[in-house]
Amino acid sequence: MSRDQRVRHNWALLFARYKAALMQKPLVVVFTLAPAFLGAPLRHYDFMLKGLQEVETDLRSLNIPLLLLQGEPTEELPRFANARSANTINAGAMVTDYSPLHISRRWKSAVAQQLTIPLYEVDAHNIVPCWLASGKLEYSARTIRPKINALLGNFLTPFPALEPLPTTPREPLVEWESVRQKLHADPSVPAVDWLLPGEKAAADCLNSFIQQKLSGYALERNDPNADAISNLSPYLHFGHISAQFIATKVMASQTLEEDRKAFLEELIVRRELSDNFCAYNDHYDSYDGIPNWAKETLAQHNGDKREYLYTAEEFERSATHEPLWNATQHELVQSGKIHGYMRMYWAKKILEWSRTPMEAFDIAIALNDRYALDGREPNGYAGVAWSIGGVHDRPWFEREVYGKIRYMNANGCARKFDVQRYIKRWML
Ligand code: FAD
Ligand code: FO1
Repeated sequence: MSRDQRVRHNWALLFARYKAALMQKPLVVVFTLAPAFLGAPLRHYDFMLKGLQEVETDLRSLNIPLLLLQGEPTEELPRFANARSANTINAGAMVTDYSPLHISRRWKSAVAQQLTIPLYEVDAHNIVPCWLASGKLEYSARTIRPKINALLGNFLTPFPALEPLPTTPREPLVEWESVRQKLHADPSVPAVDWLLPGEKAAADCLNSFIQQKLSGYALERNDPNADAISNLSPYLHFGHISAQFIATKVMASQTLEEDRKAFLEELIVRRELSDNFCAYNDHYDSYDGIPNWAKETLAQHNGDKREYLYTAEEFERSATHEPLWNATQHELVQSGKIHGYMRMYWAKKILEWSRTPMEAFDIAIALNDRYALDGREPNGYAGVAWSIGGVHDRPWFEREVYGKIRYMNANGCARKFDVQRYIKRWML
């Protein structure tokens, strides 16, 4: 268990249970706590560990133990699996969930090479498995949408129940307090208090979104003052909720077609497009990964005079001349999330006010991964690449600094929503 940290609606866990029954072997769920995960600070580990504690309780009620290994997964997992097959129970197979990120791919290939048993990878995150939706890098939502829609029906199937194991496990419960003691996650990015972690909180968040916010989503989702978005992204990032489960609940809701469609376009097409971007573009988290037309146009304007210039540290401290941008950075630092519309504006201004587009790209990724609870996520890498490098977008009319990259500014925001109200809310 790595990306999809949940018991319900988890195809990787369901497949592992099925294999255990087939091979008449017991089943254990293993999570390996890596010493540092892309620099994630306390905010993320707090959310994740509380979610894992709930996973342990829910699994235990099915007689399935959760084991927490600590250290490098590439060492701990093979040692665990091979030891099991050496003396006590012969481990028959290992099943893992899917992530297109470098770190996950590196872990998996290193583990697979050291195992003496088969390793199965199940995409429990996407509705249409990433490698089935498309076998290549897709150009935009327009090109992947028909491929996903053609297969969606095959995968929007009901989830079978997760059968309990017959005997109570011997494995002890995880010593969560000592895990927390040993963890040295950077406390300067504190836990958030407005969003409770875990499967139950995620399900409550979905229910209240469907009941109170889904209708009107199409119109209000770009208004950061409207509180119209689901706030499901941290739960989706840590896998506390299944996108397939969300999709089926939204499809079954008595809401206007246009609202359901608008939401499902984001949840299914845009989100799976991001996994596609990371799966088939090795440079997904760097400036090198943007398309040639964008590199050319940005290079042509690299010498343009920047009216304002800020360092990474000034951006991080919301120390720019623009109150609206500073408020957006405050929202990120304080809440661990930026409203979807403001996220585009936030990244595009980093492009406009950085020395070079390459520096802007790295600053946006670094700030997003450090503060965003839903960060270190394909959606984030694709989101930054879209904003700064035109990925999944097209050329627009040319202008200073941006070249043909789509432009956004505070006036554009003011035409869409009450900017002063947003600034007041976040410039605490
Ligand atoms: P809702 O509007 O309720 O959407 C529901 C779900 O649909 C989201 O949870 C997400 O899974 C998916 N979704 C919505 N918009 C997008 C999108 N543009 N691309 C892909 N999937 C989408 N999303 C992250 O999950 N993590 C990130 O780190 C992240 N960084 C971003 C950085 C930039 C610069 C940009 C432009 C976008 C980024 N996004 C990121 C995408 C999007 O902004 C968020 O997914 C969305 O705002 C999450 O909030 P929500 O769940 O309340 O959104
Ligand atoms: N996955 C793990 O298997 N082990 C970890 O220690 C771990 C830490 C972690 C910290 C922050 C964070 O945002 C994610 C973390 N992940 C960890 C899981 C992660 O969600 C996914 O495996 C990747 O992000 C792939 O999408």
